[in-house]
This record gives sequence, C-alpha cells and structure tokens, in this order.
Amino acid sequence: MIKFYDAPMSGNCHKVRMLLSMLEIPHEVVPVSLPNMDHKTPAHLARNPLGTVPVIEDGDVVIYDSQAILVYLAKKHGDEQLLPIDPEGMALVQQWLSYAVNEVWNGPALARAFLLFDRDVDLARCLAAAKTTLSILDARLSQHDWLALDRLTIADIACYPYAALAEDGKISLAPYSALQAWFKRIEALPGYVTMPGLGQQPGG
Ligand SMILES: N[C@@H](CCC(=O)N[C@@H](CS)C(=O)NCC(=O)O)C(=O)O
Repeated sequence: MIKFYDAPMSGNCHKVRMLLSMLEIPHEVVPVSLPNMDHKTPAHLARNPLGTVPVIEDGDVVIYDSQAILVYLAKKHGDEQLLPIDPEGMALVQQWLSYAVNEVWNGPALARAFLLFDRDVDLARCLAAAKTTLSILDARLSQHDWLALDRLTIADIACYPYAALAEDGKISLAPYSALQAWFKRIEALPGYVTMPGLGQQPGG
C-alpha cells in the first residue's frame, strides 16, 4: 500500500490528499510534524534529501514534490482526463503545474507561511506577487471553467490549495469572482476533501 508522508497544515500535502481521495487510492498516512522537525530526521532525508513533504512511497518507488506525486498517481491510477498524453494537452497541464510551484508558491503560499508559521520571507514582495498570481488565475477562469483544459486536470488540483488558502495570508479573495466560482466547482467534486481554511463540500 502507498505510504503518504503528510503534514496536516501543508497545502502541498493537500494536493496529494485530494487526488488520493478522488481516485479512491488505498494508502496509509504517516503524519509528519513540521514543528517537531520530523522532516529533517535522517530517515526522512533518506526519502527526500530536500527534507520536505509531501513524499509517497509505493513499494520501491519514492516520489517527492507534490506536482510529481500528482503526475505519478494520475498516470498510475487515473486516466487521460486528469493528465493527457497528447503534446498540447500535456504541455498545457505542465504549464499550470509549473505555475503552482513558482507563482502560486511564491505569492499566496509564502504570504500564508509568513503569517501562520513565521517563515522568513519578504512579505511585501509575496503580497505583490500574490496579487499578480491571483489576477492571472482569475482572468483565465473568467474565460474557462478549468485551468488547463475543458475539464478537471491535475493542474487544477495543483493550483487550488494555496489560491483558496490565500485569506490565511490576509489576502482578500473578494476581487476574484471567477476564482471563487472555480473553488466552488472543485469543492463540489466527488472525493473532494477539505482542510482548515478551505471550503467544505456542499452539504458537508
Ligand atoms: N515543491 C515542493 C515544495 C515542498 C515544500 O516546501 N513543502 C513544505 C510544506 S508545505 C515543507 O516541507 N517545508 C519544510 C521545509 O522547507 O523545511 C512540493 O510541491 O511538494
């Protein structure tokens, strides 16, 4: 069974939680306490030399980085809806996976990390980056229901948590109505799971 090294307040881990749930993949959660520095132990560094979460172990296969884990799980347990293999579709999904790691992380995610976890970052810079990042997402989603293609892909799962958690970083989401409508679409999906700061499934 897949072992999933998971820290509860991590949006990167939440991407993995969401896909494991949506695809109903059996797994064992191994809690990792970031305050207790569990992620810097020799055992965890042997799994992931970067000393970060999420990590999954599937037999002898060990994968770290939430985007890489989404790719692995979608290829192994999903179908081409979530991660297409045609050149254009795959590249468009990758474009938004990269956006999750760079723009979404360096804007709203790090502003949140500053406010919730005392992460040493330049807050003004993160807030300015967040404004651009969220505006670009909102503009895209005012023309399309989903980020990369005409349906849910792992690109949506990768960008969702830290965009939707922006208010933890004291960034108002009020100006971004298309983004908020996309949050609701994601939160209505079968298998959607929440975490503190995120929306509930309708009726949940
Ligand atoms: N690009 C990586 C980033 C992983 C990452 O930075 N995870 C955070 C938790 S959200 C972490 O482990 N931080 C601890 C540290 O950097 O020491 C991913 O998407 O998984």
